[in-house]
Amino acid sequence: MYVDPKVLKEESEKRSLDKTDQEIVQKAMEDGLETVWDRLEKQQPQCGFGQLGICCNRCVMGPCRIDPFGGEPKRGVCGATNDLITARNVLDDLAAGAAAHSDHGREVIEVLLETAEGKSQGYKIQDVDKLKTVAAEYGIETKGERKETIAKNLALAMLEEFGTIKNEIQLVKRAPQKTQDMWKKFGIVPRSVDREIVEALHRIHMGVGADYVNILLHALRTSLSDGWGGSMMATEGSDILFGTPTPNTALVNLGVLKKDEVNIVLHGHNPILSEMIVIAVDDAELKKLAKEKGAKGINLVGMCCTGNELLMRHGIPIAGNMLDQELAIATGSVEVMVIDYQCIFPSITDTAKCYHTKIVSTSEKSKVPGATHLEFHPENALDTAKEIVKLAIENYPNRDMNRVKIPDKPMKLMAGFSEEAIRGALGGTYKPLIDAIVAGKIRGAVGIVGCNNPKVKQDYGHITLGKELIKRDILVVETGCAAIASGKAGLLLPEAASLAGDGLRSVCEALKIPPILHMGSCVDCSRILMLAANIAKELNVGIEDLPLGGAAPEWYSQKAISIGAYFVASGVFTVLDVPLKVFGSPNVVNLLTDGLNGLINSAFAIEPDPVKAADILEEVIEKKRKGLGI
Ligand code: SF4
Ligand code: MSK
Repeated sequence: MYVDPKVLKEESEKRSLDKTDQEIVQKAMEDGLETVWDRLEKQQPQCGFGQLGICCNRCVMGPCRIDPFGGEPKRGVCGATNDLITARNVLDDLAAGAAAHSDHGREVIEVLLETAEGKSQGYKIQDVDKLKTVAAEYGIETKGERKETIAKNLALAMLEEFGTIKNEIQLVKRAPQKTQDMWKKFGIVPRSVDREIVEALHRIHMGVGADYVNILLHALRTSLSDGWGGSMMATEGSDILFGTPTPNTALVNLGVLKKDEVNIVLHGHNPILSEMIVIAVDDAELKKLAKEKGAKGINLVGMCCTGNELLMRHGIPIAGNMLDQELAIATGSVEVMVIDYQCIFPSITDTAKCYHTKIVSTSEKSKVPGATHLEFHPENALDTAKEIVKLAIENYPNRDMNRVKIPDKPMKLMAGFSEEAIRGALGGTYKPLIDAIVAGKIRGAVGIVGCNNPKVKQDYGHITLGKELIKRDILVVETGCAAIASGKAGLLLPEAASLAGDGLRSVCEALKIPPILHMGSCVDCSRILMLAANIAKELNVGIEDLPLGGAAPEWYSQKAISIGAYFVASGVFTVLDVPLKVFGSPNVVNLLTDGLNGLINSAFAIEPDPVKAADILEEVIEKKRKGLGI
């Protein structure tokens, strides 16, 4: 399809920051492919009531909406006010996000259990040290016991956490005592993972409480059950099964796809099947078959957080973040995109139809019309993985080489900075980092997390904020699509220290690390919590006392609301650049951005400009330094 080259250039530069992405945005436009940016345009103008959070579709007396200018209607049919409607909507979104993370965590632990019982295929317990450390936290005997026995007892203890009647999640005890005391004081200690989510759904039903403060406090408790519960179990379980990440180097951007190899893209979040695909592509028979079909080999690449999991542990190249899923297909070079769940566009099979790409869905809970469904089960996971790889190889001859365009410049990056790896690099203690913070070489640290959102130029928010912070001697740690954005921009390389202020640069140069550290996938925001908790414990303070901040510059997902909330509830001041849908209730806005300070010593800010967001974060960090007397 002919598109004016000027339009192509302008539009691609408007949509994405990265040159390789821009190249494929242009190809997609020339191919006449409908992408997320086109669909956003077709949705304009988006509903103002929805954006302000003052519409309610909770029951069939509605749907209702409130006049945002103080006129009529002031209440829904049931009598709900703007405050209540907005708060319930926030809790609803947050609970869905917490559920997504936690359900992912449960599946990992179920695989751990089946592996311990010898019922899974292809899995091994790889990090025995971590297995023993976590088991000891649960009071499980490890001395003289077989690793399978320990793993079975740990998996059962963790699965019990989802519905425990102990009234407290075990991993919450990893937080500094002062932070835990604060949670106790305000009644937000999570009692069990499932309970908080179920109770959230109960509380948003019509007629269950009308106090927006009470509803939002439960939102904090639900988020803590995710951060210190479901997500943390996902991280720990994955580390035990697949290994705790250590620093490695790899490649990123759409240029990791190969012209002459079978390309398989692994997209979604849960590593349990993709880890088996990593094993399957080494199968001699499959390699032979790939050659027979005319390919030079099999090229496995990641996408989004499944990609992050594989990158962190194996250095598997990563093709991009959330807004790259359609672009990867638009290169015309993808034989199979394997999807597990979360952040996968429901229209991905329509995108694939424009090329030869097959979408393979693998989760019973995440079926997509038009996809080939090869369901994952731990007991035959390796067989399923091989079947998927075979399907990709057999699809290689269907590739139309005339329609292939792959950017030729993959970017190098460094990843694998688990909390243990960071601590290890510092010599087993945070003292050197604390000394650098006390000396003012590093002013503090900020966790930049979250997604892409087509309302923001792809990667612009992450990159602008990241660069601003390191320039101000603020160390940045990242997860999710934010980390992939930094990778594409070359910020995850030790050389990027040249962009940092003098103090941070000298520390990075001494340790040979980048000024922005890739800590993993979305659920690995739990690693950021552990980093903060362990530093706070060394200093004998609460997390809320540390010069830390959080930010989600391009977030879109309900999971990001849960992450932001558990950062704030854990004492980490957090800036959201894309506004929460709360501006229809000044009371809710005030509580989230100010009132929480009086309760939990932390709050949200909403600031769309990433440079101004950096100003806000710097101010908070300097205030916390003052509080600590440094
Ligand atoms: Fe309307 Fe109340 Fe029903 Fe919501 S719960 S749709 S505000 S009547
Ligand atoms: S994949 S939740 S878009 S970070 Fe984790 Fe990226 Fe956000 Fe999904």
